[in-house]
Amino acid sequence: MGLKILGAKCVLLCNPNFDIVPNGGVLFEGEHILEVGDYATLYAKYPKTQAHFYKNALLMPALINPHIHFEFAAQKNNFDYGSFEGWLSSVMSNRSQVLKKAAAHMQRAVGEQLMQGVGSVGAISSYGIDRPILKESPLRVVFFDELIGANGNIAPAFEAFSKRHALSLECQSPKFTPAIAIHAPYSVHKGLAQKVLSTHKSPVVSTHFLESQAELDFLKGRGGYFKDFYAKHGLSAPHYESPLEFLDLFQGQKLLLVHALFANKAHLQHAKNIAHPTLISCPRSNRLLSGTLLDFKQVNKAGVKIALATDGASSNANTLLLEELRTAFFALNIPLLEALPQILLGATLHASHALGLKGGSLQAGFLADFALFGFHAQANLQGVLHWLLQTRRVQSLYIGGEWVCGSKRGFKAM
Ligand code: MCF
Ligand code: FE
Repeated sequence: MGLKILGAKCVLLCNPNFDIVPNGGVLFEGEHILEVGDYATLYAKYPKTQAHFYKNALLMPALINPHIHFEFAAQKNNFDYGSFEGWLSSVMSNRSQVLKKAAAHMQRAVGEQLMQGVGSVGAISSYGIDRPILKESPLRVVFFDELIGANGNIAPAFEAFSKRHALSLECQSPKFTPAIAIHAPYSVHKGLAQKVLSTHKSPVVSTHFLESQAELDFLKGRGGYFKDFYAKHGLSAPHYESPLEFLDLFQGQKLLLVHALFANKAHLQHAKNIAHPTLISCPRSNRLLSGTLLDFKQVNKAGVKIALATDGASSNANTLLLEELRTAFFALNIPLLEALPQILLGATLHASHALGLKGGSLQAGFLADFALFGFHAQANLQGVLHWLLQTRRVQSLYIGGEWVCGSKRGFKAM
């Protein structure tokens, strides 16, 4: 293994302070970072180390995409955009066609993540089709077996889920962490969710929550789109007294609350009281399905951390995380220079924390997952802003201290 140092003209620590270190470096061994600081000082302290300094590069923790559905990677024009109701109806009619083509597209989607500088993903798996590809990929994966099942007869759904989850548990490794997702209030029977969550321990739990007005109406017993939905599809309707009762399923859990577009202060406060939530915002998916974006100001005020994700090709134009971050940067309702650190921490430190990983930041003891990008500006906030506007693909990517893609400059033993 041995000690290694990577250095670059501009280093983004992605620590809570969002410090930028000009001519910085990171010392690591195997999977973990040992020390971070000025490159020349680090090299003087550890002169026998294999080291490389990238003159025109930005070094940061590898990006993290905490919510993506690889199984829907083949979606191009099969699902309807413009309303959540229209989208869900089209998913019900056309998903089998999309899933049939999955194999050919999932590998490409994995490559796309790596090429964007993404080292870790939170993969939502409804069927387990994506498991072998993700297990074999260089990505660090938190693999969420997703529970779906509205019917009151919970035993068969529980058995099927447990079998699927057991296959994921067999794949567990330092880079593959099995976990559980509860799809959404409108698609999961309360008793089934309770049984799954009380039987299987999960390091983190993910759920789609209040993505649409229709879902809010459903949880408030106000009828609307979901009133006829179940009869139409030969299903029975799940029942929750309120959005708060759905959140009560996640007592004590580390929780990824995905979307929460229609969550109010009381919902966010309740999530904080009973669980350890991070809100996962997928701006392009929200715009395409529900028409609007998350009110970051309100969520910041509630003291809930936000991470950013692409969602799947099922509700997006593509799953390019850098494009997602740029969209957020243009569209958020907060001052530009406050948005920049919030977005970059949302795809590093906060995303890592949400997934229960110790990464997403260049700090001693954290994962040695690094992304290097071409960088020709000044090593300051303005330079980083221009980099975010321009950057299209990673220059090199390291996961667990190992080079995985992009240009490989041999470390020089100096
Ligand atoms: O996050 C988006 C929109 N909200 C809900 N579900 C999904 C999203 N992208 C894909 N999905 C999947 C979900 O995992 O769509 C299906 C599930 O398999 C909906 S349930 C019929
Ligand atoms: Fe999703």
